[in-house]
Amino acid sequence: MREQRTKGMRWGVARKLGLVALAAAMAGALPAAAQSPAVGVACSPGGPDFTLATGAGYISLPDGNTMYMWGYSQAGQPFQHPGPVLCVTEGQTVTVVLQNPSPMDVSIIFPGQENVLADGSPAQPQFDGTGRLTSLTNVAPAGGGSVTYSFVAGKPGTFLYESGTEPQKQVRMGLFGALVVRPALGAGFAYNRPDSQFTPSEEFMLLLSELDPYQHQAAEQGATFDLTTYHPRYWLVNGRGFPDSIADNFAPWLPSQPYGALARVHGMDATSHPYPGLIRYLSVGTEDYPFHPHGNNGLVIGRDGRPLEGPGQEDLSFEKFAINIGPGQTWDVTFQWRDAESYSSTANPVPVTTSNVANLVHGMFYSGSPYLGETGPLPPGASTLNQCGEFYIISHNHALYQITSWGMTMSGPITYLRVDPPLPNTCP
Ligand SMILES: [Cu+2]
Repeated sequence: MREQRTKGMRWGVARKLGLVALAAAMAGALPAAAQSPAVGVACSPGGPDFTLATGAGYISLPDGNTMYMWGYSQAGQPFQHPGPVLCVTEGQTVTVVLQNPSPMDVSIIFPGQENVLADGSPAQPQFDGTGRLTSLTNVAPAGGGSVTYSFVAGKPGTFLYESGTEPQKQVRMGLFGALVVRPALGAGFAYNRPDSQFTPSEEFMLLLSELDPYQHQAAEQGATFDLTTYHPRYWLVNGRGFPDSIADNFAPWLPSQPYGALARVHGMDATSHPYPGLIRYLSVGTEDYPFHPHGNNGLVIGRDGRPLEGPGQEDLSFEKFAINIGPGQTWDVTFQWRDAESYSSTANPVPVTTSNVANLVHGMFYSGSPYLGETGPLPPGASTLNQCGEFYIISHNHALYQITSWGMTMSGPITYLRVDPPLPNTCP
């Protein structure tokens, strides 16, 4: 049944609409210039001036299904989900040209940004002739229209951008993305606070979302969808479900889902690696997502684009285990991994006697050794994806019904923290 439905969705109305983006999505991945970094926040080129285009395409889901989506992509590039990550610096004038070849009016709102202009005039809600609200902001008209939004990025932080036109349909269909505003203090800081410094190579994004496949099916077929029946059945992180979520950015087998969610860090040490990593959490869903990194607390330093500080800039950051991201919220959380016990196979062995290797069953990311940077014997016939004695720690949405894909458990918004051995190491 589900397979039949998938095929119907795939070759249905999208072909009739002749959406160019579909062919482009099938044709291949993003150009080489946009293929890095392999992990972490992958800013789209061109900031602070961006040209986005609407399009339709398909994403792959962990249960083998595909889903018809709408989205913003870089103009001239294939469909992608979620939209491009827009990175700018505080004080810059940001321009976003929206080109809209789709058969419906589409817009972009920038929650948290002030004095947004549309084609040079203050952006404002749109109403039809009867006074009914049709859009929260100016639109790019259907069938090839465009609109240019501009604003001065007034304050640093993590923000969403999303459609302001029929958002209960368009945002859920995928018209959203992340906006990162870096502070004037420097790109290695989250805010204009010296204590918000992080390790630039350890900056990550976890953009959380959900899908009701029947809403997508209706959109693909041009049918109406009764919003009172809305019932998400897939939950995603950066537009992917586990295990795709731990694949690199721009993995070639996920041509329309360019953003991975793996975090990869080194252990902290005072001289060579003194600053923590940073995770930028965002949610465009309708429910709370209690994200839950195993092993250690995060330090919440900002929410909704505001540093956690008092009127005199007192530090109000706090440690938290489960990061409970509400609908529309963003949270900025620093984290670190410390070799707290200094275990060493020679100087400080783990005080546990393990069973004979033939009696063990290991996870496929285990190196065969409990010591960072070392490898050891694996049970007969076992293989490993471990590359250089690194550690893997799971990190996942702790609402367990949300780490499913239409009922298939242990998929959806799950990812790993990968801890590499200290440098120099043999890791690829
Ligand atoms: Cu857990």
